[in-house]
Amino acid sequence: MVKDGIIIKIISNDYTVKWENNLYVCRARGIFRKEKISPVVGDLVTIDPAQKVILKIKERRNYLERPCVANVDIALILTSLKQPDLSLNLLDKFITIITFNKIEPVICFSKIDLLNKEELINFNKIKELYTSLGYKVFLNNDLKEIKKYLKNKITVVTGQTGAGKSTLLNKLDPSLNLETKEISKALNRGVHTTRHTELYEITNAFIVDTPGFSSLDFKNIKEDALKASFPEFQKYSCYFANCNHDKEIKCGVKEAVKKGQINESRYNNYLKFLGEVYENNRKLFK
Ligand SMILES: Nc1nc2c(ncn2[C@@H]2O[C@H](COP(=O)(O)OP(=O)(O)OP(=O)(O)O)[C@@H](O)[C@H]2O)c(=O)[nH]1
Ligand SMILES: [Mg+2]
Ligand SMILES: [Zn+2]
Repeated sequence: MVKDGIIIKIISNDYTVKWENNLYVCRARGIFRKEKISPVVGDLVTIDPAQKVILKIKERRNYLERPCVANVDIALILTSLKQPDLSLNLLDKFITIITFNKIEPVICFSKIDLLNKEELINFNKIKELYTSLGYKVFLNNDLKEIKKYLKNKITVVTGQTGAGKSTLLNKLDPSLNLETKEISKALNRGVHTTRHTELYEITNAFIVDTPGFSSLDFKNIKEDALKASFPEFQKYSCYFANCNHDKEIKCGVKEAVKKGQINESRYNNYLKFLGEVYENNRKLFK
């Protein structure tokens, strides 16, 4: 008899599939290799529990490449305020890429305890900014609220190495006992503490811990998708219908930045990303 389950862990060619409360370590059928699709964590699959083999992969709602996960509802962006230092550029980049992948970005700031008074005031403004843009914002000690928000969802935890992803998951469920590393040691080693992708079940939520990654690119993201990932641009209109809010004349977005209606740091990051999109387009046409 076949069963439908979800892949929660992959280590080399061993796929761990959860069905109700059972775990099966399965192999993938050779046909997947021929069709050039590999089962990934989060995939809903049909297995033959007797043969321990994955027979079929259900159509995916969405699919992230790095980390490699399917059917994701939420990406929790662990954003460290210090060690490593806060990078709003990286945060905005995560938001754009996650939005493009039809996943809800949720921001979770960590290491607020390392801020001095002045930095705290600045941080509160940043928190207000992202909340006002419509994003859900947590601190990594809002454990109850985070658990409630992630209930019955598949969540990917993402963010720079050392941001505190594994630490947060351990706090959400101490029995996980994930490896964490002091930032200085982690950076010296130059490798991530977390090395494989795994789906954990924490009070009715599936959460994926991933190796942190520090660089991301906009592969596949074009100008329109980039613009669409900045909600604050949407209510302004420009002279050119296809305005990229860059060097164009009579640009409503640029005027809003000048008037202080759109945050400058967000707009500057947008311009940097636009540059990267142009660069990728050029490479494609070569
Ligand atoms: N002061 C402070 N330290 C924290 C906080 N959250 C995490 N840390 C520390 O930051 C270091 C890195 O945390 P990890 O949980 O290993 O980071 P990670 O994001 O899982 O890193 P990778 O697995 O390498 O991607 C550890 O020493 C944690 O104890 C926090 O809120 N405050
Ligand atoms: Mg980790
Ligand atoms: Zn414009």
